[in-house]
Amino acid sequence: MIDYTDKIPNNVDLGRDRVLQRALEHWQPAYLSWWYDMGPNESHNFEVYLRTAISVEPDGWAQFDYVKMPEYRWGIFLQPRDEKRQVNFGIHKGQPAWQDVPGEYRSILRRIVVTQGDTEPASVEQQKMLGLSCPSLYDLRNIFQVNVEEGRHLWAMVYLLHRYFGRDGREEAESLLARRSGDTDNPRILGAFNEPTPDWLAFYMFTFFTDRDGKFQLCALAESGFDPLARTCRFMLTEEAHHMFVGESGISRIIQRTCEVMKENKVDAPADVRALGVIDLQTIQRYLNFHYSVTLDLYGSDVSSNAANYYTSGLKGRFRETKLEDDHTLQDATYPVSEVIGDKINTKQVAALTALNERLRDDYIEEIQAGVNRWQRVIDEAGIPFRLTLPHKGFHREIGNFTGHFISPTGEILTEEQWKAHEFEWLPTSEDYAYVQSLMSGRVAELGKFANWIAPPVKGVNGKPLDFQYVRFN
Ligand code: BYC
Repeated sequence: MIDYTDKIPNNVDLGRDRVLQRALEHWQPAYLSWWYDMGPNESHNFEVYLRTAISVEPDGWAQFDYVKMPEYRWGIFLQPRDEKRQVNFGIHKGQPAWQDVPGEYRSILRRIVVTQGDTEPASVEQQKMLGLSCPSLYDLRNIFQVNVEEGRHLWAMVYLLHRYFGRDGREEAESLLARRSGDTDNPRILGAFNEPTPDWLAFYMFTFFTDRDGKFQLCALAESGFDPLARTCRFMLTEEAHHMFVGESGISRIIQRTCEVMKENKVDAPADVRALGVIDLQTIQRYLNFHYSVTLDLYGSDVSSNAANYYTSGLKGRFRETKLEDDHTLQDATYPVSEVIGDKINTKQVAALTALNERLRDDYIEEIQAGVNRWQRVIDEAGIPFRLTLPHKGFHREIGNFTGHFISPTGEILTEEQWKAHEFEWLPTSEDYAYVQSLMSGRVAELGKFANWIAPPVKGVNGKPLDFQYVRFN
């Protein structure tokens, strides 16, 4: 169990390390000040029906109650240690897992932890304004749940920085509160975390696509030979599952509502669908194209010596590393990557070690495709002849081998002119954003009521009914 009488709830015996405890207690007010400044807008007095982790055991980590978000018990929770755990891949394979940072890997490990940590507050910043236009109290509660847990994930990374990286770590922890999503002078580290999340369609897309990058990256880090990082990420993954559920079910409910309205009114042209106050499937496809492509960039370059180093050193593994049946050193293995040569997209085999970003991206795409297929079923069941598709991997990419090329959603190589002539059909336009935002001009806060553009969920949170008071505004 986690001791909630502690100023910083934890299961890492913080009380026994006074220096570390003081350092983290020093960071805590700075964190809260960041939350007041960049956390959900005008929400500080709301009482929200939130889930709080009370133990890291599989059956005991969720307790539901009303909480004011600034009073949420952000804490430090690691999966229990397995004394027999080893480094499972790379050149140190077979050695006992490291309980401390190996000196030679200190700076790359710090960089991985900082990059991971940076995304957590970034997403809260991106979603800051959305509470003002929620489609229901149920959805409002869900976004707040996501936000407080991203805050806790920041705590998780800051604990590692303070505990294992000394003064450099403390400085990095401060910088994590100083960067701002979308800021021109001091932006967040990775591209997708500087994009705006201007409306709820974007929010659900983000939690479906981008939080799932979070899942895959955390799974790769959960394989790390640096045991404290692995144990931290394992516990974070339990929370991540809910975020992806919010995204997948959110989009599914939007599609369902659109299809209902299309059928009832026998319309299918986007303008007619919009006239009825729901989001046309074509706009949903354009948002999908955008969020998918910027999230693919988050995996880094197709061929990356950084990724090879992370793996060889035992710091970052593959998705489900220990379940894979090979030598776990990848000395002689190859892996296919795409490249654009003239007017063709070719596949070439490269050393598997250098293609680990691409491999993780491919694992991700497989899971994403399954989710898109589930959305498609909602459309098919309504009998509407529309296909939602994932665009080609090279579409709208800014990192990796496709950078600088103009690839259509179906994978043709275009000239810049051809691209410009069609871009508005493939990516959300300013009109699309304006239309979607026009549907979300205020908060839907009556008990049990849902905005016209989204269907109610199948069930409420923690067995509560849909007309439950999920948020009290005070
Ligand atoms: N934007 O060798 P390369 C989550 C940089 S999401 C901007 O290809 P590497 C969450 C790269 O830094 C998961 N820059 O990259 C979701 C490098 O810079 P330098 C977050 C980029 O290092 C929702 C250069 O390009 N966790 O948790 O193999 C809500 C060449 O890089 C980008 C992690 O990402 C980009 N997209 O791989 C809340 C895990 N991509 O060296 C949370 C930790 C690359 O030239 N991070 N660059 O200065 C990593 O493992 C690696 O940093 C990456 C990049 C996989 C991201």
